[in-house]
Formats: sequence, C-alpha cells, structure tokens
Amino acid sequence: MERATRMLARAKHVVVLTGAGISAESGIRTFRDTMRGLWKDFDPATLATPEAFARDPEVVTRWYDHRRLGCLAAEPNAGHTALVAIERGLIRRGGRFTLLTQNVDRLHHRAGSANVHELHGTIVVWRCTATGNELEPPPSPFREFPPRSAWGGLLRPAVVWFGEMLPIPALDAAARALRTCDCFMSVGTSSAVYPAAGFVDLAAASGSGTIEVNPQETPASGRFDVSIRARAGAALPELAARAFGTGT
Ligand code: BV8
Repeated sequence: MERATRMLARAKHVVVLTGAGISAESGIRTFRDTMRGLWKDFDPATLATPEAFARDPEVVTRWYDHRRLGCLAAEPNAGHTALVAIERGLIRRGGRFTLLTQNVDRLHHRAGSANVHELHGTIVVWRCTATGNELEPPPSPFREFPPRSAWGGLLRPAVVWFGEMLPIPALDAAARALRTCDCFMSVGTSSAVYPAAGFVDLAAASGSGTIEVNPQETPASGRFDVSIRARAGAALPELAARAFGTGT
C-alpha cells in the first residue's frame, strides 16, 4: 500500500482501468461470477455475443433487461467515490486523470467521475438494429421480448459483444492515455478480456508504474509493479486518503 501511495502521490497522469469487481460492492454480480436464480445456468460469455442474439434474441434481451434493471437500481460504492476523489485531487494539483471502464453499468458517471471512457459500451442505452438509432429505455421492464423500436427493428443493448469492435473514440482515448501516463491502476478485473487486459503492458512500455487492486490473484498479477490483495471499496478510499488527503 505504501509503494502504491507513493506512485499515486507523485503521478502527473493517472490512468485507471476498472472491471466488474468495482461494482460488486454495489450488489452487481461480476461478469464471471455464476449468476443466481433465473440465470444461474447461462454462461455470460456465450450470451454476450452477436451469434447468441441472432440465434435467440428473446433470451439475450431478457438477460440484458434483467441486468439493466439491476444496474439502474444499484448505487455507486466507496470504490467509485474514491476514484472521484483521486481524479479531483489530481486535477487540483495540475495533474491528469483518465478512467477506462469495461463496465456497462454507468456507476462511474453516477458517482461523479468526469473523464470516463466506456470500452464495452453501456447497458442503459439500447440500439435499433434496423436504423442504428439509440434510446435510453425507462427504468421499468420491457413489455415484450425481444423488444422492438418505434422504427420497427429489434432493440439490442448498446454494449460491445465478443467479436465486436470496441468504440473507436474509447480505444483512441485509451491509446493516447496509455502513452503518456506515469501511473496505471487496474481495479476489479480478471484481466481475461482483450484488448483491455493488455493495457498494463502498454502502460509499462511507456515507463508507467503499474498497480493492481483485486482480492484475488489474476493471470496478470505478475505483470504489475504492485498487486494489492484487497476489495476496491477498502483499498481505494485508503489510497485516496493517503495520496491526496481526501475522504471519499
Ligand atoms: C475486440 C459485454 C476486435 C457487455 C464484454 C486479442 C486482441 C483483441 C481481441 C481478442 C484478443 N484475444 C481474444 C480476443 C477476442 C475477445 C476476448 O478478449 N476474448 C477473451 C475471452 C479471450 N475480445 C473481443 O472480442 C473484444 N473485441 O477486440 O474487437 C476483434 C474482433 C474480432 C476478433 C478479434 C478482435 C470485445 C471484448 C468485449 C466483450 N464484451 N461484455 C456485457 O455483457 O457486460 S466483456 C465482459 O468481460 C464484461 O464487459 C466485463 O467487463 C469484461 C471483463 O470482465 P471483468 O470486468 O474482469 O469481470 P470478471 O467477472 O471477469 O472479473 C471480476 C474481477 O473482480 C475478479 O477478478 C474478482 O476477483 C474481482 N473482484 C470481485 N470483487 C471485488 C473484485 N475486485 C475488487 N473489489 C471487489 N470487491
């Protein structure tokens, strides 16, 4: 924790990558945790694909609507608010902060993070597959599955499925930030999904210090300078307080 605090306290440009683990303490099941109840027999990795949507749009849209309502009902937790404190602390002292998230739940935005890039899109916005038009459905379940837009096409969540390209603006922002950062922190991700799982290597190649925050060891743990075995909701507020003297 001391080494990570020093890296953060000295940093001019911090890049943070987050995964489902930072939202676990908000009650949102992580991507690879087996889900309970209705969805316990479904493998997320097979449902989060264009092929699954083409094969069974009803099951896929029911799964995503179930998750969408869970995300809308959730609240940001101490981990999310600590990242806001770190961002504001850095800006106060003339530094820069870039948040790259794999999460689709919009909790970073709701916590108050300003410079957020959604690498895998967001579940709160849905897209008409006929016109490409996007909309933000109300916080109530769709009435029909698969849902259809007013333009007549099937609606799908505006997330990035496996085999789909990430949004170019988010990828560009990530590439630019990873070239110039001097402190890279990966929080709550199993480092299983690319290209995000390779960001630690890009940051290290730019001479950046690298920190992982995860209660479990991951396949990438050995590639970080510092690996903090702790929950995001515990480690991030402590890092924010030690490095920036701020509460969350
Ligand atoms: C692409 C959809 C170009 C929305 C998701 C090399 C380069 C490029 C691509 C590939 C490549 N190799 C393979 C690929 C293909 C593929 C891929 O990576 N496959 C993997 C399985 C090998 N990548 C792609 O297809 C990407 N597209 O690159 O386009 C292209 C196109 C075609 C062919 C090649 C290249 C698209 C990737 C996006 C896929 N969509 N989600 C949704 O339904 O959510 S990814 C999905 O996994 C989620 O978005 C999630 O965010 C992401 C990563 O998972 P995690 O966030 O890490 O969550 P997980 O449950 O795994 O882990 C949680 C962690 O939290 C755990 O470690 C746990 O210990 C920890 N934790 C728990 N509690 C806490 C905690 N940590 C802290 N505090 C706590 N309290």
